[in-house]
Amino acid sequence: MPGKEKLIQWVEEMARQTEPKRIVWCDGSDEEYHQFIEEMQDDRSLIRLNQKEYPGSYLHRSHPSDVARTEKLTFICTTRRADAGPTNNWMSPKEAQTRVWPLYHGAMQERTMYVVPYLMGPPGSPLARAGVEITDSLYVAVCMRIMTRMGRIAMEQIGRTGEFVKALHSLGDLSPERRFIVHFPKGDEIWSVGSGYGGNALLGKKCHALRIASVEARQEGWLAEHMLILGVQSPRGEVTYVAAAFPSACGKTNLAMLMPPPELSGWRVWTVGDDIAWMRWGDDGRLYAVNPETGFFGVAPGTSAKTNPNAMATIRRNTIYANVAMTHDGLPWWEGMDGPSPAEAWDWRGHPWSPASEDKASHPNARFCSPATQCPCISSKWDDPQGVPISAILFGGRRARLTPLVLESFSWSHGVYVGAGMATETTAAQSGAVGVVRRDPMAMLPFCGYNMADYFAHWLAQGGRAGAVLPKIFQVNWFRQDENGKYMWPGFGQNLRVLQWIVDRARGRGAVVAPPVGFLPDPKAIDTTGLGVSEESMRDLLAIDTEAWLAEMEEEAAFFGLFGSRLPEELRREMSSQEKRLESANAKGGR
Ligand code: GTP
Ligand code: SPV
Ligand code: MN
Repeated sequence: MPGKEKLIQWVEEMARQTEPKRIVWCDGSDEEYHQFIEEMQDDRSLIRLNQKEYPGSYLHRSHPSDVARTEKLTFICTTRRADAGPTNNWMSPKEAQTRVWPLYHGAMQERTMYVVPYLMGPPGSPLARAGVEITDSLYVAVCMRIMTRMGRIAMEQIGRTGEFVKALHSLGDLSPERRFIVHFPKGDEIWSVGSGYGGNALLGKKCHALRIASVEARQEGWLAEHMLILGVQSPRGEVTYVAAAFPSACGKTNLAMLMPPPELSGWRVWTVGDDIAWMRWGDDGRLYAVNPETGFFGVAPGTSAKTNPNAMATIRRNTIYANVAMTHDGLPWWEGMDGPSPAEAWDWRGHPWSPASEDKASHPNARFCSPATQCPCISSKWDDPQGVPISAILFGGRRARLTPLVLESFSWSHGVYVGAGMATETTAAQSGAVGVVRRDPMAMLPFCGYNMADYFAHWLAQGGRAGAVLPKIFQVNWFRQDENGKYMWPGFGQNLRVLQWIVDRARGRGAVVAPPVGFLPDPKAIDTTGLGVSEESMRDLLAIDTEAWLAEMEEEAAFFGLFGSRLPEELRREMSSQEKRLESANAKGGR
């Protein structure tokens, strides 16, 4: 088996550098998982939660300096800097050798090296891709078991094809000073050292399924995106599949698991994926999406029976929590959970906490890690090797102002421009300031493994594919605020009302008006009965402030300017047409 030999050789080479005490090849079995869980309780890296209320569930507390993705320490390693582009941190392969490789030297001394073969995507899918993560963290190994198809099934594909992504992970000394997450798209290789946190350490997720896969997708003519996938079922039983890109902690898991409010009876939403979509063109010209993952690594704070009952049911068992608070009864707790806050608890660091404490009990980026199959609304097609046909693509972010509740692009290329021009307020999912507006094209700014100008060109090229049945592209914003800083739209389950209009449009129905920036729903096209949102608020939610929009376009232009002549001409054309439309509307006095 050439694949297996190549793998053994690589593992031996990594062992020579990291010097582990022993090497464990993971088979992904239940027995192995339970043994790892036992070992972690012994070394106190897992705390057993109340098994009556949360069977099979545990709490992991990470190092306080290691609770979110560290984008500043994340690099794309290519020979030419321009291939990484102006929005990525770049490192030359030579520098990686001198600056990062030595950090692995002896890093696993007195520790165990776990070899974790994994598959991203349903077995047998044209998009199933294998990887092997070497790690010295059992937390990483058990989360990989939940998030990926781990063990034998991956070994089988590696043996057959000889192809796999080589992902080397070590906790190192967990110091942010010696932390690096480095990607080599050319060699299909990832080096991560100094962090045990999700997106930095579960290398099948953002590192492989987005940064490495996006490069491969461009070469092979498909798309690897930071998107949820869902199916909306109408009372007539018609199911329409939608993919949506929102930046981190901007509502993907919540939308993917949407529970229809009682007044919209007969409607259902089915979850296919909550974070990553791999999409390829089918023989019928349609765009088919698969979820490469098998679990949800979701934000805990804010999750409740009111906001996301499907998530609450999903995370009630067999869940590995990270950095939530724990009550004295061993129950996980976080801000925004149902019911009163506990009178006493341990906070995410393990310190005593009470409602009088100044600090939050749970870290704002505390996460749950749960198997997808536990989701009550999991789609029957969630692991279909062919994927589901996508009719609409949504781009959205957190914007207190400017972008309306929903907008439909005029065309594919206008839609690509809308996605490329996205901006959002930063969240706790990445370290750094929270609430600062930054450009985040297609929610891929931290995840695109190559020059984003080429990424835009790749998206534009899809629009010109012969025979392609192009999904319609929309922009949404659940986060508009009034002058008192209150969200104007109730969000969560009520987002279905917006999805209804989107489904109508995707199926060639529904009424629109057309201001300069895209099609908007006719004021009566979104059903607001029983919603408690006034007609005036609804008007505000859909209002376009042409002057503010023109001002925003200056920032957008400055961002696009970073790419110089590499920016596709078609994007420039879309930008200047939009500007002209806005200027002429402005001259006529606003909308
Ligand atoms: P990542 O896992 O980081 O990629 O995040 P995500 O995009 O899956 O975001 P998630 O659904 O976990 O939501 C993040 C935060 O946004 C949570 O605190 C939610 O409660 C909040 N949120 C989600 N949807 C809505 C909404 O419709 N309205 C409002 N106001 N808040 C929302
Ligand atoms: C995100 O930050 O977008 C996440 C969590 O989905 S992480 O696994 O850290 O990437
Ligand atoms: Mn994400």
